[in-house]
Parts: sequence; C-alpha cells; structure tokens
Amino acid sequence: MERQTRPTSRTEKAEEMMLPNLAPIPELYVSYESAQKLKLEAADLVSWDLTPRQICDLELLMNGGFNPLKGFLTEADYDSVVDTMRLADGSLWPMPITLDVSEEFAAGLEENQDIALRDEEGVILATMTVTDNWTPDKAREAGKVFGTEDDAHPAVNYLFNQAGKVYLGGPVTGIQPPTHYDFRGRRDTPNELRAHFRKLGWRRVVAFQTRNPLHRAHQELTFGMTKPGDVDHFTRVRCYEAVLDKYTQSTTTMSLLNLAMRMGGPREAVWHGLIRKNHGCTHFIVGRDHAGPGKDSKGEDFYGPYDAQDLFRACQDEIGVEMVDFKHMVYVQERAQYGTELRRRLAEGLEIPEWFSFPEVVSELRRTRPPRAKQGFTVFFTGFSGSGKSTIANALMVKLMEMGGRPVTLLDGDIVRKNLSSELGFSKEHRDLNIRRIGYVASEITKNGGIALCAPIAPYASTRRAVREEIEQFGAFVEVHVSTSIEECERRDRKGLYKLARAGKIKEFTGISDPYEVPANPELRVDTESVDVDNCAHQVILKLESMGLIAAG
Ligand code: PPS
Repeated sequence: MERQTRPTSRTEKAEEMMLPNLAPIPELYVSYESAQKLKLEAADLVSWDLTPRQICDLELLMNGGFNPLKGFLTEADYDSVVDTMRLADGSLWPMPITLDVSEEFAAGLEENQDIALRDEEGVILATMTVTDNWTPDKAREAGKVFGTEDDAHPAVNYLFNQAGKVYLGGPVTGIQPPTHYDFRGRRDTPNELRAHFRKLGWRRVVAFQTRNPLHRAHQELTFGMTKPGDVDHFTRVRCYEAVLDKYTQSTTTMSLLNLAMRMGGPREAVWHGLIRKNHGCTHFIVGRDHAGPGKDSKGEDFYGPYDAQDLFRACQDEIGVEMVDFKHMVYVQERAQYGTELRRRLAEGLEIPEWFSFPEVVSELRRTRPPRAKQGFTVFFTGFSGSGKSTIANALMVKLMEMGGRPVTLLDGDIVRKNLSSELGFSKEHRDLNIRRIGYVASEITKNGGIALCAPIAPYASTRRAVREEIEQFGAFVEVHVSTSIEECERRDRKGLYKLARAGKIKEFTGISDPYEVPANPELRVDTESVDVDNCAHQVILKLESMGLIAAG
C-alpha cells in the first residue's frame, strides 16, 4: 500500500518528472515484435521449467522490480552478495537471486548457451544466456544470508531440501510476464506505479507490507509467496480491499507485488527497501521483527526484534528510501503479537472485538477461514511395516465417521500403492514420489474441508516435512509416529515379509536393509507394544480435540 504524505502544487509538477523515484526504470523485456520472433526461436532451445519461486523472481527481474539486476546472479555476483551484501560492482544487494537447477540439467549445458525459461504450463517467459554454472556452498549461503543453518528457517529449508544443487547465472531477455488471473487490476509493474505517482503528483510515497490480515493497528498490506500457516492470498487481498475504503482515495493505493519472501529478517528488510524504491516509493515502514520467520528449532527467535530496523537504518541513504520506524505507532508497539492473536482467534472460532480489527475484515476472514473444528485436516501416520499404522488408522476412521460432520478418506500405504503408485518400487526416489502423491491427494482433501488419514511407512524426514508444508497451507497436519520397535514388528511378522527380507529375498526393506528416520517432533507418538489399537486411536482423538480440530464432548 502506498500513501502520499504531502500534497503538491501544480508548479512543482515539472520538477517531479525529474525526481529519481518517478523516472522510468529499465526493464528486461524486448519489444512486442521482437518478443513474437524470439518466442518462435526459443521453442528450439533447451528449456527449464521454472518453480513457483523462480517465476516470482523472474517477474521482478524482468519488470525492473529487482533493478539493477539484469538476470540471475553470476557466480562472482553471488559470492559477493553472500559475503558482503553487494554485487561484484559494489552496489548494495542483500539477497542472492539465483536460478537453481538439477545436476542433470546443468551437466547438459555448454558455456554461453541460451536456454528458454518456461512457466508451469510450458509458456516461454524469457530466454537466458547461461554464462555461469556452478555448485554453491549452500551451508555457507545459509549462514551468511540468513544467519543460521537451522532448517526450521523456511528459506534455509528451501535451500537445503528443495532447491536444485546447481546454480545457473546470466542475463535474461524478457518475452512476456507470467500470467495472473486473479486481481489483475491490482497488479502494477514498477513503471506502472511510477507513472501513477507521476500522474497524481505524489512526491512522497510511503510503502508498507505485512503478510497478515489488517488489524486496526496497521491498515496495510502484503502479497506473493509467504509461508505455511499464513492466511491465503485471496482472502488477504479482499481484506485489504475492505480496509482501503477507510482511506481517502486521493492519498492511498494498493498494489500487489508478486514477491517470494525469504523471511530473511534484516537482509530481507533492506531488499524490500530496494524493491520499493524501484516501485517509486520514497519511504518504507519497517516493523518490529520485519520478515521474521518465527522461532528456530530450539524455540528461540532467529533475529532480534529490531535487527531489521537497525540494518535498514544503516543502509537507508544507499537504498534511497527512508525508513519509517513502526515503533512510532505506539498502538502497535504494545501489541506486537496482533497478527498471531488474530489467526488464533479465527482458528478457534473465538470472538474478535471491534477494536481489534475492522468488522469488514473479520467477515472476509470468517468466510474463508472457518474455525478449526470445521476446517479440513490430515492425520499422517508413519512407522515400520507391521507397526500397526493401518489398523489404528482404520479404527480412527470409524470413530471419526461415527462423529460425522466431515468426509473421511483413508490413504493407506497398500491401497495407495495399488491405485496410485502401482509402478513404483522401494528405492528412495520411488518412496519419495509415493509419499508426495499421498501428500498431494491429502492436501486436496484438506483444502476442500475433508479429513485425510494417511498410513504409509514414509521413512524420510525431509519428504514428510515437504508434505506437511503442502498441507499446512490449507489446514492442520497431525503427524503420528507409530513407534512400535523393529524387533516387535519382526516378531509379529504379520505378512511374512520380514522373514523374506532377512533371507535377502526382498531388497531395501525398511528397518532391515533400508533406513527409517524417526520423527523428531511428531504431534503424537503411539506405541502398540504396550497399548491396544483402540486406545491408540483414542489418543489420536484426544490430540485432535486438544488442537481444536474436533469439538470436545
Ligand atoms: S513407503 O516407504 O512409504 O513408500 O512404503 P509404503 O507405500 O507404505 O509401502 C509399504 C508396504 O509395502 C510392503 N513392502 C515393503 N515395505 C518396506 N520395504 C520394502 N522393501 C517393501 N516391499 C514391500 C509392506 O507390506 C508395507 O506395508 P505395511 O502396510 O507398511 O506393512
């Protein structure tokens, strides 16, 4: 959201044209005619299918939002950004904007080869000349950029567990922007916003962003990819639109910025400042714990509450945007936990007082965020073969169906392997694919308000985590570790598989000749050695009640 802070007279208009924040900014797009031609030529190029995050980055590279970058970082720029927050030429740039790809893809490329960059549907958005191709030291990147190697940090998790092993760097030639079907009228490029400010004669423009719905303390905005657990973007935008009406039209506008946040605290704040400058803003509100990712795996904050403000202040002359310190809004300082509290009240269906948020905002939120007891969720059992996962899941299903209210689907390991994954074996790759399919189906069920019960072995922690993240966008993910020991499972050997595995007749058998990574922090651990199945299922019910997912009683 951008606000004008001082009216201007007509005579000042001519000067404004010259103001650096209002002059047109360079883009990477070629002309329409060249784009048509390039698109045809690019069809013959080797192409890379961009991930959602890469699409966000590419859009801002192409439209000047990431000015002065002219493409994905080269190795020299990357090293320099990681170490010094500056590009190799010395200009301030705190965040590595890299094109991560698989080793196989990178290995097939020659130096200075042109490649096509495609969106998820295969549309060619840009071409890139690959000048650099290298394997980064990701631990170093995490430590220097995010100040931690703890993968409880969403960007560190992305870096270690999702991003490809190799980075490609080089200049980008823009063909067309990614398509957005939603809120089209609210999407502006840096040049469109600059033109808007020029037209309206705004000289001082204050930008603000938050990932949370608005409460009275900050009637402001956000966008792009955020992090699991945040309110979905459609709802957020409708909330902001409701609040826009509270401002005088001539002083405020709202624009959606398709930025994939990294939640990188201080460096992120500086990055946001540069992006806002590119969008024609002169001031930027930096809040307490700006772009903070919450707690680390030891329960401590990743960054100090004012680290972001301190770094921004130190860089603001160079950024070219002045910081507006959110501390000055006394109302907020005292209520730093507003966003979190608002989400909690919504989740639990509690009353939200009028002084806390605008009624229009609350009704928007309630429409898409019913209380937890009415939302979908997933219970994900994991454990050895024969540990009792399916038996408990079946018992739980019956109990939940007895309660009624939401449809329940059981995605049992064996059933899924028969219907969804019949071509898969038990290599790490195949197991991961199998679990991701289960996760995808469970996320769709959760999104549509149902209950998904999953009961695969799911031996790998990072895959379980990826599934958790996918599902938590839509509802709760309850991981239940069925912790029956391998000795007990083998002793029971209900399907006779352990015997075959011992005899070497089944290869890669979990617990015998293949790994199982024990969940470190599951929502619940149950053990069928000392407790019977019915009681295990009951423990899950109690857990669901305590999480507010089913009504107690
Ligand atoms: S995984 O790892 O999550 O993809 O496994 P899952 O889909 O749950 O399949 C496990 C069931 O397949 C049978 N089976 C094996 N399990 C483990 N390792 C090997 N090599 C293997 N080969 C076949 C076994 O019956 C598992 O069933 P459950 O229901 O877990 O006992």
